Amino acid sequence: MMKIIQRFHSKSTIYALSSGQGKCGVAVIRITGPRAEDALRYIGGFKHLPEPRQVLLKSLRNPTNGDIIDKGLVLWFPGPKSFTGEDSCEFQVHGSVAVINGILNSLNAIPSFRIAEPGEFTKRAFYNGKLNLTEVEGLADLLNATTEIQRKQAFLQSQGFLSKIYCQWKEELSHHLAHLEAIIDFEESEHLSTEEHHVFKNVIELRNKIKKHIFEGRKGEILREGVKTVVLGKPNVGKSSFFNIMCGRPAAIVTPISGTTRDVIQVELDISGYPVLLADTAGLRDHSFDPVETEGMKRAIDQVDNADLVILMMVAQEYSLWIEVNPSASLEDYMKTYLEFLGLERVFSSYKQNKKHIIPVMNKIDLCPNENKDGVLSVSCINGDGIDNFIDCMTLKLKEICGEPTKEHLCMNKARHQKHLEDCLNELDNFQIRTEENIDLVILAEHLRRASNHLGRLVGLTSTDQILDVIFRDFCIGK
Ligand SMILES: Nc1nc2c(ncn2[C@@H]2O[C@H](COP(=O)(O)OP(=O)(O)OP(=O)(O)O)[C@@H](O)[C@H]2O)c(=O)[nH]1
Ligand SMILES: [Mg+2]
Repeated sequence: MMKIIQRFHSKSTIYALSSGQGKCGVAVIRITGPRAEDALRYIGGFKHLPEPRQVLLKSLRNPTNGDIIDKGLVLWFPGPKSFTGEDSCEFQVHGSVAVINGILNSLNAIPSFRIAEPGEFTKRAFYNGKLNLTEVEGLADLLNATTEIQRKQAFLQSQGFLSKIYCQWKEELSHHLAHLEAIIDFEESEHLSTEEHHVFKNVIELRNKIKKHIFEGRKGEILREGVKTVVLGKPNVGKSSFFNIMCGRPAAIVTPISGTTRDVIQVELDISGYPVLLADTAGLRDHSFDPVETEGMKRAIDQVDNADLVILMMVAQEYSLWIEVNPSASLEDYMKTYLEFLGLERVFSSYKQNKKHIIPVMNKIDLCPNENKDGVLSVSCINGDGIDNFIDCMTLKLKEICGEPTKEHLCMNKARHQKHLEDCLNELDNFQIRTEENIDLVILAEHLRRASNHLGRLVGLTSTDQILDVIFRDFCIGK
């Protein structure tokens, strides 16, 4: 299609379909850039610019032949009070392929207009100081969120509650640095002054806070990525039956034959707002002469090694018999024996060191209904008994694993956050070691300056184009 008039601008005006692809009730097309108002003039037929942020119903025309494409809602957001900080406008039209293409082709005909690249609207918002880097990442996560708690973490991050923590730390560091520099300028003494002691104490306190935040970081990451959960146990204990109840459909084959499941079957679930990647696995026994079953068992063990949470499936009747023989033993003793039988003593050790989360479950309670042991989670996959109780326990466990995001308490959740925080911590560790060595204050000040720069990179005060490209690539076109 021909361009109407040729104009040159240092920066292009971009447009994109911001609602989803394909037929829909209403489609939203956004335009931003120095000539955004041309979209209103050429397509919306406006002689004068409309009132900012007011919704107007207009006939929208193809500017090359004057044909009406559709009637739709038009909004005008002059910069800097817009998402990108630049002049922007929006058309809301009927969501058919023909209407959308009609508007997009018309926009393409306007000089200096071009289709936006993925994430380009957000990139402009970032460059215009509307969002910092952690807020941008939060927005990307919000667009990808599938469960309520994921949404909460992403939303709070997009609203600046994570960057607020980092900016506050950066400010504290600048404050300590200023103090230290004042001491360097004015004091000649060989001994530590009270002022110096005060700065050192505060820096070490901040260091400890950052260390704790890094330690908790896996929680935020697991929440973003989903809690990898494995149903583990001997053959025939009812793992696949349980898996099918959890996903609400017969996803896995169930038979009375031991060794039915071979491949790992995985589903994504939303359990009380937490994202769970649940895997059904082959039952484990000491050995099998069947190479297919052996491969299935190997895959099951790989899953367990990578899991955030293990649902250890056992049989109520077997447990009761074992307790009769070992009356003073506890559930934990039984779990140990059971995991040893499965060849997974190491899983029990990591559980004892609080490194692996396990929920022990006794299945087939319908076969021994009068056995009601306190503190033992019992279910029946045949009649559904105990499943609600299991979901309540699982929810508590998921809260423990992923945390509960609030304005006051948000976790870091990306390898990028971890890297900058660890670099910052490293400088503060060096600061601490060197205070003990009674080293020159100028060197100590340098460690603080570097630590502060790492926090600056974290929120995007200084970023390379490479890093930005990776972050914005996660976005779809139109955002
Ligand atoms: N009575 C009773 N039978 C059950 C229960 N849960 C499962 N079963 C039966 O136990 C048998 C094995 O069930 P599966 O779910 O296939 O067991 P599995 O642990 O996946 O077995 P493998 O895939 O061989 O490791 C089937 O006949 C099920 O119907 C239960 O709660 N009560
Ligand atoms: Mg099975």
